[in-house]
Amino acid sequence: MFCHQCQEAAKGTGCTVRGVCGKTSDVANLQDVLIYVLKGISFYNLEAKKAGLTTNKADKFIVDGLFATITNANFDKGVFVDRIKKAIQLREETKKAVIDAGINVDHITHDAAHWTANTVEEFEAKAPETGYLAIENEDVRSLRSLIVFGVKGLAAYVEHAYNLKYEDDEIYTFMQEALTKTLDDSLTADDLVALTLKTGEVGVKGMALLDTANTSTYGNPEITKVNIGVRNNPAILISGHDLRDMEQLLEQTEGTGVDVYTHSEMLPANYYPAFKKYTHFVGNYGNAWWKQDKEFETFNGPVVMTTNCLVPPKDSYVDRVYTTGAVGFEGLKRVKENADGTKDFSEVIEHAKQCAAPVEIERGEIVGGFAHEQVFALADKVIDAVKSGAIKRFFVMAGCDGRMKSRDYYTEFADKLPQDTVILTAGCAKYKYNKLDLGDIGGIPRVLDAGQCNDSYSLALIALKLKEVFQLNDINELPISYNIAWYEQKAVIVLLALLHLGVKNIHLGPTLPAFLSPNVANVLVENFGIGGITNVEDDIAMFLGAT
Ligand code: FSO
Ligand code: SF4
Repeated sequence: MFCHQCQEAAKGTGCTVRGVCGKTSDVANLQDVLIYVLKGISFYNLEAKKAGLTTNKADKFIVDGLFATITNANFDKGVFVDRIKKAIQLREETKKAVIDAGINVDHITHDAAHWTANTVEEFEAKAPETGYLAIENEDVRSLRSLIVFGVKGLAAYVEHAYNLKYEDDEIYTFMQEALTKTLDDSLTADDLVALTLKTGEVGVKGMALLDTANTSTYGNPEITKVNIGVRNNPAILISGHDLRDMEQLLEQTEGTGVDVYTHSEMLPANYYPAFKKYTHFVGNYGNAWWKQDKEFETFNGPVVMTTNCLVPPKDSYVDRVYTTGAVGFEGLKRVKENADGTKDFSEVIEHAKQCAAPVEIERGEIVGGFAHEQVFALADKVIDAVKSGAIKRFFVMAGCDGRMKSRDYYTEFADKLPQDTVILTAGCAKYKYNKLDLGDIGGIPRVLDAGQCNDSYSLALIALKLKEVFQLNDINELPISYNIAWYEQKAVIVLLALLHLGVKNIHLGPTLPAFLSPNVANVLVENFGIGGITNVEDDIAMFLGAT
């Protein structure tokens, strides 16, 4: 295996024996082969699109396959074996449909469009050819990685959107074009840089689509005090990002005597009007994904993982974890699905009734819900605070949390920022500082949480609004600094989206991606001012322009 897609890549270069995340070598290899066959499907599906054929089945299959390979989403070997078989079958079906429509496909010569096999052994034998180490030129390898990882992150957002029946064929088409282009040896490094930037552009579209899907379906997030304590009822914990799963769980648990709590990235569900109305929706339990090994244990009740980040479960609670959607782990129970695709949580609910109430690990409240509409509603207050100098600078500290000790930097950074600064956050990165008492500025909390990592889109809209209000020509003239923590591939699409929006001087930590070659890193530094982090004092001084 060779995997270098996340921030925790072994030795800062890549995992080669077993993932730091717990992914086994055979699963990593099968994931590479699956991506390869998805590229093969894409060749024919793009032809099918040109011919006006129906392509939705392959569009969604490709998206879901990409999503399943994201860090901490799916560790189940059987799932990938089955998926590769289905992918080969779907590729052949798509090819046939295109040929039947009278289209000549002789120009599609790449092996990914033709390779076929049936057994696990054959799949595994193919892996070295399909993995990143097969690409000799390190810059080409780096750029292809950046593109595919960005597309994987985008796939996650697109899947949440289509679960709410919001789709955009242009996004599907771009994703498939990008996948096929990463097999095209005639593309130069410049072509690949352009494709990387285009990925960011489509990333903005994908995030906007999901924002529309979420807010049209569940209302605009509102300022909310979220309870972090517990009640004395049996309960279900729901984690991940899928709001459609959240909705169905709340509907089905209503009146059963079983409470519902969110974990990690599901916390922002507490901010949506459509969910706030449920009295058995108690609040949020615990912290970011990587603390689940302790928090799932003390929660006592069943846990539903709707997306990443799943940590290989401990024996003490393994029988209480249920997976759904793109998530998987051998031996874990699946949430039942009805023929129409809706979820049936009855087994999880019955399971909860047999369990003790959660153990209280914290008490109190955290405040969030500062997505675009809520911030716009407060715009006058915010603008006055900026004009009067009460707010000197905003710090976008969106992104992910992770288990590396070096991430304590972000807690210290938030704590040591001057009192006249405000943190704008989204994603699970917030758990590094959302329980610190950082106070407020004239009633505006010093940590404004917009929501999940995809809600970084909200932060971009807020920045664009401020630019308009202050009549600036360039988003970079705003008193906003970007100190972003990344972990997995959704952060890659968020980063590329911000670059597309023209944001410069983003600092990325705790380490720069292992998949950036020195030359590609240079392109990012020279054109976008991307930087890493050093230590809290120096970085704060640097951001405040003191050095
Ligand atoms: Fe975190 Fe995991 Fe949202 Fe990621 S829970 S790390 S970027 O999956 O998706 O922020
Ligand atoms: Fe390693 Fe990250 Fe890949 Fe897991 S996802 S195998 S930790 S690089």
